[in-house]
Amino acid sequence: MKTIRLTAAQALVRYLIAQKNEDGDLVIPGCWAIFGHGNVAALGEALYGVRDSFPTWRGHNEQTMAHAAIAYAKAKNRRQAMAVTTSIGPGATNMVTACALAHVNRLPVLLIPGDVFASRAPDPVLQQVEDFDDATVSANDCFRPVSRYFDRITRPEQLLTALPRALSTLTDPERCGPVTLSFCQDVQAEAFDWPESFFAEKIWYQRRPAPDADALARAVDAIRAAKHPLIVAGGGVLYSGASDALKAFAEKHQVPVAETQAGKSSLPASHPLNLGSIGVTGSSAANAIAADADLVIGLGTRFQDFTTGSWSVFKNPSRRILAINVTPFDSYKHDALSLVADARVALEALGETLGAHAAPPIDPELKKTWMASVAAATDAPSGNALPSDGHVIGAVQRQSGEDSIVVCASGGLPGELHKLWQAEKPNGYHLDYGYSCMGYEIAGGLGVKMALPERDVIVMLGDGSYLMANSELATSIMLGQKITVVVLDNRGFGCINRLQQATGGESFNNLIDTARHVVPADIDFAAHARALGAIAEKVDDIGALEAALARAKSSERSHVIVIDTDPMITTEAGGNWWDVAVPEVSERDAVNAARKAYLEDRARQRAFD
Ligand SMILES: Cc1ncc(C[n+]2csc(CCOP(=O)(O)OP(=O)(O)O)c2C)c(N)n1
Ligand SMILES: [Mg+2]
Repeated sequence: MKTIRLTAAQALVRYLIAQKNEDGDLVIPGCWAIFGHGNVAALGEALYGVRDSFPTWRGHNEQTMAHAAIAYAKAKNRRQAMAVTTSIGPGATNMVTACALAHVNRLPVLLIPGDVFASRAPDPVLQQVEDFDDATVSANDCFRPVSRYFDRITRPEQLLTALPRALSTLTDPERCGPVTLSFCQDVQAEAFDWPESFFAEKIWYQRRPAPDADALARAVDAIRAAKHPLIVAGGGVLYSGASDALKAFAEKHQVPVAETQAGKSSLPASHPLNLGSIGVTGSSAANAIAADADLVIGLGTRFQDFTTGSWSVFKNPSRRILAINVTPFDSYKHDALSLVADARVALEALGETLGAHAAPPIDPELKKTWMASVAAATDAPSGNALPSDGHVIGAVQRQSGEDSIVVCASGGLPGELHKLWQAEKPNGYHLDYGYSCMGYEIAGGLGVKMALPERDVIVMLGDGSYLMANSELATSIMLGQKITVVVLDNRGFGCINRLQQATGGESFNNLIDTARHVVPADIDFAAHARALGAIAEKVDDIGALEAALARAKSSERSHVIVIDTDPMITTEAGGNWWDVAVPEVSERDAVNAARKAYLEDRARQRAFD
């Protein structure tokens, strides 16, 4: 056997450079890194050696550089992913939140936190967490529950099995999720005689499981029997590249489609059968059809509570759920009729068997009425009042083309965008609403831009999210990856303040004004963004916002636009109840009233299950 002597770190990098997808691209085209004593010497040296063919990108925070990596993978529909390496201790645990985000959203990312010495010789090393009773514990054990595959590399040759296992997890549609290879720092530096064959080029093909024949027959029977079927399109539609198949299926069989946050942009927004968003932040059209549906066909969705309105949006007592999912775990949830399969393959197989079957037509007025609500919420306001999130969304929509991608994650915006944004092309809508992680947005925008450089990337976020994590804005400038960022400054955590009041609470600790303070914060976001190197401007109204957006389009550098907004306005039309537990006893009348209303709403949850 021919061997080659390399450090474990060099072997890891060399292995990654040989892994391709069926398009001929590297599965992992590069690595984000913030170095420390846990990874600078060995992994740093290995990455330096390949810097021309396998780029290393330097981020400013471990969590957000991992967000960029995860957004990249999402924008690539999971066909490619990035590696992220950190030092031990705080560098590593900073990345745990991002790992959880990837886990919830079923997105691939290869995390390589440095770990303590396997030899234990210098223990305790700087930043080592010492467990009194379990010597095998390190800070990196925090990754275990939020990794799809976790491994601790304590001998170099473990990579011979760990790396193929990592790649299979990253590339398999069913198992897809974050992989954490916790890499002991002394092991990174150790040499080993590796078989040369380990570094031979390998192609990872996308698996597209076909449905089981009997399960397919049961699904076909259910669809044939349904008078009011509804497809709920989730992220799996985009990851499977099933948009065209979905369009063909919906048209042929006249099944209307509603979209989850992850599934939005599966069908063109203008398609008559696309009823828009469903659930808590649903359109009036989709939620009306959902209420009557006798067959809810989940297509690549996890049925998160925002999608199901905490299981109160489907009101037909005889409704069934058909869950088409590549992941058995998702397809068996909620007593669904399960069809385990790739979304595209499943749609094609169902279509073949269904023949000319078509469901009764839906009322076209439903969508017309909803689009009138969208116009009312997004048309430029008259007068001097502060604009709403909806008004800002309208301006961004009017100033962006079909190729634009809007990026968002948390605050009041995701609900408004889910309802109001019109995405005409697949992947034109990029939300983290699995983890809805404040601080994902700017880093996420950077990752999306790196994945799809030909498309315009517009990040929308609140003042709270901006303050939580903004430093990858500087990275976007350093890397020449231009993004447009629109900051909606409503002076606080507006959506949680509204939720607080809706559950009977006093406005407390959410808005800057109602949080304990000596000096109320008055933040100049444009000056801050400018200090990070961006072009930045503050605008006074929607007209000025549109003019600034037009300027931002031709900016070469990342361009930040700040606008003051009203913290209290949301789009009333559409929507559904969301289960947020209200206190059972309180000395305050407002809470008791909210509890009473809560119990009434809760009675409608799974009312007939
Ligand atoms: C990391 C993280 N911490 C806390 C939350 C809970 N949370 C959701 S939205 C929100 C406020 C967001 O404020 P801002 O970005 O200004 O948006 P707004 O609600 O004002 O629209 C908070 C605290 C979260 N989603 N993520
Ligand atoms: Mg805010």
